[in-house]
Amino acid sequence: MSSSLERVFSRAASAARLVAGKESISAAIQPEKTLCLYEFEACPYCLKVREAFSALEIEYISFPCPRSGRRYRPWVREHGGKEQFPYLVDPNTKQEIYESTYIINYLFKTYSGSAKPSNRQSGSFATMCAYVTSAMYPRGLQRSGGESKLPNKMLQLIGADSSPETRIIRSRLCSAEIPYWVRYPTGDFKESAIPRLIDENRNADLDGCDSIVDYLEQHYGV
Ligand SMILES: N[C@@H](CCC(=O)N[C@@H](CS)C(=O)NCC(=O)O)C(=O)O
Repeated sequence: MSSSLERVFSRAASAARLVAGKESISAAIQPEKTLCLYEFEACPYCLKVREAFSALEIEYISFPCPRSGRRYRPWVREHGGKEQFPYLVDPNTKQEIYESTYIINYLFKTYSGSAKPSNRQSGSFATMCAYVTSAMYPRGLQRSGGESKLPNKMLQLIGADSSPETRIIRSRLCSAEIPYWVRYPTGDFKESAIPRLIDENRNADLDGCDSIVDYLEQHYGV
């Protein structure tokens, strides 16, 4: 279960985003292969990048790299040369990119057609606002104790970056270092309640923050 206090802080964090994170610029070009983002929930730079993905409605796999994380941090260090997040891997173009501003510009340039990021989405003003949000909801910073169980097939989280309930689920998955496929309530999921979790490993399809949190705890030790 999530506590009501946690929900209050998550709602305050969403409110602090104002319109950032709620903007939508449907991507003119959808990538053929799913992009991979190495990130963690409480990182303000990662937040800006997640919001750019969300604005463009580009699905991606989040590989959570909380502080003291053991699953994906070593890979980023060995592969990219340092532990710095966010780190984007695009299997379509073979690009691997550090630096939130470069990543956001790359996403827009490669996948948006003609749209450009606004100053709410990229640049120092966006970073300053993202810091405020991360300070309001600092969960998803550290790896949680204990060993979570890795699902065989990727979990699918349908949500919105700015949704307070989706943020609570993301922070749990992040601290437990469980990767997941980020999807949006568009197309096949247009009428979907959010957050919604699809787990093909157990034929489960759940919605509502508390039922998803309880399910993750029970089956994956999150
Ligand atoms: N200029 C970089 C800054 C990224 C950055 O400082 N990320 C922090 C997390 S907020 C980081 O990776 N710190 C090292 C660590 O967590 O080990 C960007 O815009 O992406």
